[in-house]
Amino acid sequence: MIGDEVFIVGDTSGTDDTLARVVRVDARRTTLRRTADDTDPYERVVVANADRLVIVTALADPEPRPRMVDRCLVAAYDAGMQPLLVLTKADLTDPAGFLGAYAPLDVPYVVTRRDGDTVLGLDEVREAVSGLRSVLVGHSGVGKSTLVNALVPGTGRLTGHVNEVTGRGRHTSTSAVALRLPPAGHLQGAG
Ligand SMILES: Nc1nc2c(ncn2[C@@H]2O[C@H](COP(=O)(O)OP(=O)(O)OP(=O)(O)O)[C@@H](O)[C@H]2O)c(=O)[nH]1
Ligand SMILES: [Mg+2]
Repeated sequence: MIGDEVFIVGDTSGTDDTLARVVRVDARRTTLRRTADDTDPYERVVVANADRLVIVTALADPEPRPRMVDRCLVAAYDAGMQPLLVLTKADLTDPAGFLGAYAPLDVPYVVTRRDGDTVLGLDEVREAVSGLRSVLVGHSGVGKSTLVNALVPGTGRLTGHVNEVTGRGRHTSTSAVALRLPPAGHLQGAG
């Protein structure tokens, strides 16, 4: 499982005709699960040992889905992870309404907006995830890949336009990747 910490014996050089095997999987500190639903009858572990669940929600285009946010918050607490709300696209609408609804829960949040090619609020996101293994979740089109590209330059995650007719994203990203956050100095001027 992604994130598991394992003990390996054998030849770990990775060269042809060598063999190494996993002899122990350490107990998980946190376990993020996806519950069974209509599309999948089994509960599955999504990622092990992650510290922070970054719940990415667009303030508009696509519209926020509070029930999805609520489910993610429950999943984070159930997993033993710290949630962080990242509210994107504040250039399109005022975040006050959404934030007002979530204020009583006291969940940490960051608001981001795009200004030309720059993502404003990025430094706060970086600070909130630095030193923590973080997992991004959120509906298609909310701007996850846009954030990842800005946080980890050179990643080249494809981004997709939100469909103007349906107001939905296009499920541009279909694979999971683990990326290392570069040291802060590395990112200066990267936007
Ligand atoms: N106005 C505005 N648009 C944004 C912002 N962030 C991202 N977008 C746009 O939103 C669209 C979707 O962004 P993506 O980064 O592809 O979204 P995603 O969450 O990775 O989507 P999937 O891979 O389909 O799950 C793109 O057209 C982005 O340029 C923002 O802060 N403001
Ligand atoms: Mg994407």
